[in-house]
Amino acid sequence: MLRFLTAGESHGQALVVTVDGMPAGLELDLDALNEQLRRRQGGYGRGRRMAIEADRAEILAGVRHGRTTGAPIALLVRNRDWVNWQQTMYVERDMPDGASGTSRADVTRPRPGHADLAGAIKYGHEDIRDVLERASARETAARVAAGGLARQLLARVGIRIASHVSVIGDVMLPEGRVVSFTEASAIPEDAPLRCVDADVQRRMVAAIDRAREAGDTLGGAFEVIATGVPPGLGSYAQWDRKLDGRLGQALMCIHAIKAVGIGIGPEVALRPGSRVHDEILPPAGTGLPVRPTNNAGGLEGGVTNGEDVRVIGFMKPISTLMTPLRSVDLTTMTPAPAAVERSDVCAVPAAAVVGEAMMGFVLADAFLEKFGGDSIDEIERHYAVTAEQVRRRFSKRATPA
Ligand code: EPS
Repeated sequence: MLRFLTAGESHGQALVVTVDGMPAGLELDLDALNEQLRRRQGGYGRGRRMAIEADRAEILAGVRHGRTTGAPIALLVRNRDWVNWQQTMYVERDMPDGASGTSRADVTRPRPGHADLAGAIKYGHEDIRDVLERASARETAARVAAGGLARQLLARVGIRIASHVSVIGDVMLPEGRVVSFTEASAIPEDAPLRCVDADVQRRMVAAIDRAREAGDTLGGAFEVIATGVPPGLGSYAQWDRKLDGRLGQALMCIHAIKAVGIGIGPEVALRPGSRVHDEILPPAGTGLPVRPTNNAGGLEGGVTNGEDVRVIGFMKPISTLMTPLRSVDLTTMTPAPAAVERSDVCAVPAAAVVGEAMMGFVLADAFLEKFGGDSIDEIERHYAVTAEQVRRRFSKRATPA
């Protein structure tokens, strides 16, 4: 079982993540992992914080001479902004001598949509900072570090992941536009919003500008696509083994995600069966049957079917508004505008990169479940044997009469 746990506050010293269950013998490319962290920081609409941070992971445990040992892997991502927050975020009972930054007033006016109010009620906090520091999407840097490890495992067995942004506010790709894995993976890293259509992207940028001017924020949608995924990951046999359910949770638990779709997602409710289900055709040569469409997003019965796995995440607008919504000051219980913290106007492209990481983690877990072993060599052997068995089984039947 592959799992991770994170810790860390947005303006604390660092984020940490422990990844447990990685096999031994996997050669790690730290630069490639840091490239994922860099990608998460990008995107038009982010706030000033991203100019301060330059996220890099440091490996503290579980790797020796560039290879995983099979032990838990500990990673650390420092918060450069910490120097500006020491007087507000110190760990000790009393402020340590020489603490830098400024001492900020308590946050007492919860932002609608944020964890502020629910968190303050649940944990009994008077200063909402104790809620928002951990509820912050800054935590997703640790997830991308964990997902970066998972995708290096997946790359060894030929599975690759890409994403693209399909919706920002009311600007979206034309209806029915299917974006291939090749297209999504060819999006230039300096594309402002990771959208495959230059004209739509221009309109998305303009929509973000308008929202910023109005002191407002925008959400949107992104799609994550995995290619090279073998059939048979996940299971229909038990609810918690269904891979669509596991992917749903993995994306739904990303900050601000309010809905997740598999394949064409909510569209399935509107179309007749004849326009939803992907027909099954004989192979052109040898191999598995082929599918002319992939509305199912590579998942049938909670099991991968060999097609690209496609998952859509729907993100609500960021809940910190510069023109604040109505709220209540919890110290007096009187009406007051919601607290305003420095924040982003739109973070959908960042969420797409987090979506890649989360999908990578779940696919790596499902892959290990089916082809598992303690070392990468053992896993590759198991995978090769099964792939050969499947190939032989179907190639025999494809022989023309
Ligand atoms: C966030 C608020 C902003 C974002 C932050 C998430 O931070 P700050 O208040 O420091 O400007 O930039 O995201 C990140 C720091 C990040 O690394 O993604 C929030 O309230 O969730």
